[in-house]
Amino acid sequence: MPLVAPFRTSFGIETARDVLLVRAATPDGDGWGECVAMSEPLYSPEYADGAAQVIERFLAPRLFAAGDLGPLDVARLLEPVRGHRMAKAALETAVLDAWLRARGESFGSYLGAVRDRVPAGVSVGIMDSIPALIDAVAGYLDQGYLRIKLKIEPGWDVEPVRAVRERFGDDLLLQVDANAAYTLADARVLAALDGFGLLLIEQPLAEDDLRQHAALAGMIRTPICLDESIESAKDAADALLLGACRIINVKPGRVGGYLEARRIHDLAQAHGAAVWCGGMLETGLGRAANVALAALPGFTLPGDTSASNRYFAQDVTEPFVLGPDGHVAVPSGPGLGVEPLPDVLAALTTSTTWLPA
Ligand code: OSB
Ligand code: MG
Repeated sequence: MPLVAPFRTSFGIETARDVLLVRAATPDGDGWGECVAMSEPLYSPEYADGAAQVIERFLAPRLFAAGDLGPLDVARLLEPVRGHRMAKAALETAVLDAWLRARGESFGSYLGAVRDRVPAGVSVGIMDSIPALIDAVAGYLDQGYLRIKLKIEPGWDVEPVRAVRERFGDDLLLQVDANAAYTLADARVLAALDGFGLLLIEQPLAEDDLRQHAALAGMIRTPICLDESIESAKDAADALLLGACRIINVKPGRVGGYLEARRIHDLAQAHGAAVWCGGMLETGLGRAANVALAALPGFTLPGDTSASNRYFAQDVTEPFVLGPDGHVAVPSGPGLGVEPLPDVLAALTTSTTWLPA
């Protein structure tokens, strides 16, 4: 799916989203799960073609071998396979969606949503110049986005943050995301961001370094939020206990599914830490479930739950739209509450594999 504009991060430039969808065909109806793995293993070790292969060879056969199963069985049945959380999440989501549709219950209701709409933030890529960045941010603020996240990397950090803060004022909810582009040797640059009143700095250091994040937390005032480092509720507990972060970006795909994501929410709430719902440039299918999760009570910061048109000219579902109040509505229909539009799905599909083959 072509993106409406290139999206540049410290790990690469995306111009299109290669999407792997899982459809669970059950006697009671279908369910859908979107795998968030990207086309290349730059954000995480998983990638879309690899996820398709691990599903086909190792994960789906374990589910078929189990016979009758429900959504609560999926993670346990797949647990012997190491890693591959994004692939596992797509399977669990498809099973959960089918099961909820058959029961007539929505994702939001099942997960424990307490709101019918969620505040929307937007993640703004690295640009070629500061004027181009200011124009992009101005455009998103005109549309109503309530919070701006700037992607940063060494050489694109203090100056773009200063420019956005000066242009749009102190009331703008502003945060940054480094996607692991810095080391502790950059602590002085990261401390220079302290003067700009940021809500948080997301994943400044490497994903496997909780201890260095804890050390950095003692050197800067901006709260640290972790994304790539948190692959499970256990990781979240470790990070919070170590003081590696005060805030967690919850991405269900990264942690193996919506049930594990809810555990992280519950754990963070018990710990008094904030969580917010991240994004992986999802289509309307993944977005529907993310927006439902973001409606849980502990999701106290706006998420990367932007409207469909921030990403795609044509979404796979009816588009998610930004309300005049800068919120996105939580679907209320059974399961995800949205379906793929058959013609759009057919036109975008490059290959289909039925399992068991
Ligand atoms: O680090 O949060 C991230 C997109 C792809 C991979 C990683 C990240 C992102 C984003 C965009 O920041 C979030 C979105 O709007 O979906
Ligand atoms: Mg991130």
